[in-house]
Amino acid sequence: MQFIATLNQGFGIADCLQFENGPGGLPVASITTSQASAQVALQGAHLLSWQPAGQAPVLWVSTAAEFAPGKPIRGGVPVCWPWFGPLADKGMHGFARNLPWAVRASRRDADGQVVLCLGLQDSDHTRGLWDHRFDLELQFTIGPTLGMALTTRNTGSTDFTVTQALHTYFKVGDIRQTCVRGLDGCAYLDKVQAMARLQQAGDVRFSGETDRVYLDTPGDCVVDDPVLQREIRIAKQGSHSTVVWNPWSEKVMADMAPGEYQGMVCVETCNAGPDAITLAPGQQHGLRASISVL
Ligand code: TA6
Repeated sequence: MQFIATLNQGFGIADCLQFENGPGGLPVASITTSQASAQVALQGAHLLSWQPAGQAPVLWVSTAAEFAPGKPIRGGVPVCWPWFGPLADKGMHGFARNLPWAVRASRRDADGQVVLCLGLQDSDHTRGLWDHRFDLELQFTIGPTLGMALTTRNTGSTDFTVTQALHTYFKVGDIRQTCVRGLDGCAYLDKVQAMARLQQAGDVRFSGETDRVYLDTPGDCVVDDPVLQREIRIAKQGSHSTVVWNPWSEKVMADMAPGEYQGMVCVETCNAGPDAITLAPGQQHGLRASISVL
């Protein structure tokens, strides 16, 4: 684990990027510029907040979220890797979101955006869970838009297959008045109906627990929020599956307060289900999302 003072000495940027102890004492990178503010927990390279200038916060985090070493955080952008969903008795959504990532680089780009790069490599611990050698890198670009680029490299001597997601939680005014556009006509696997394969008709609207893996979806999605009077566009590369999730009131979770479901929706940039990625030794894959508020 890198210490705060060392991090600031090596990667801090005067007046816009500093490292500090965040919620629960977890080390975070706090970014503030005239364009936007953001906070990234080093545990899981977990983006906790992003707020472009003049906009309400774009990401949602539960008021009951747990901030503790090794515990997943309810909200922001969890990194689900090297598996999406359950895997035997190894827990949901892989191990990357529960481990400390190293800061690898930071800079201000020519447009004044802050670029922060975090990395994770295999260890005895990870190989005990998933016996492969890898290098995982997440680059954030923080400005009027949010850029996230998750690069998986196979540094071992055998092929491996991953499923993954940038599991983004968006803040909305009222889920009942919110819709997600861009998935009309797409096939999806409905986790609420025993993974039945169905087809989306029109915009995705919400009136109960919604948990769907949309297939063959390389295009943009838009979260249309009439209450906050904004549209959030999610553009992506390297992903052909999209998950839309709202737990509604049915799914009770210790780290989500009652009723909070009304103010959030997940639109997740994935390689999930049949959209798995297999890499030979030396190969790499990039999963990218670019989020903008219109
Ligand atoms: O992305 C939707 C989903 O797979 C849901 O089924 C639910 O499990 C959600 O992820 C949250 O998972 P987590 O392990 O973070 O509680």
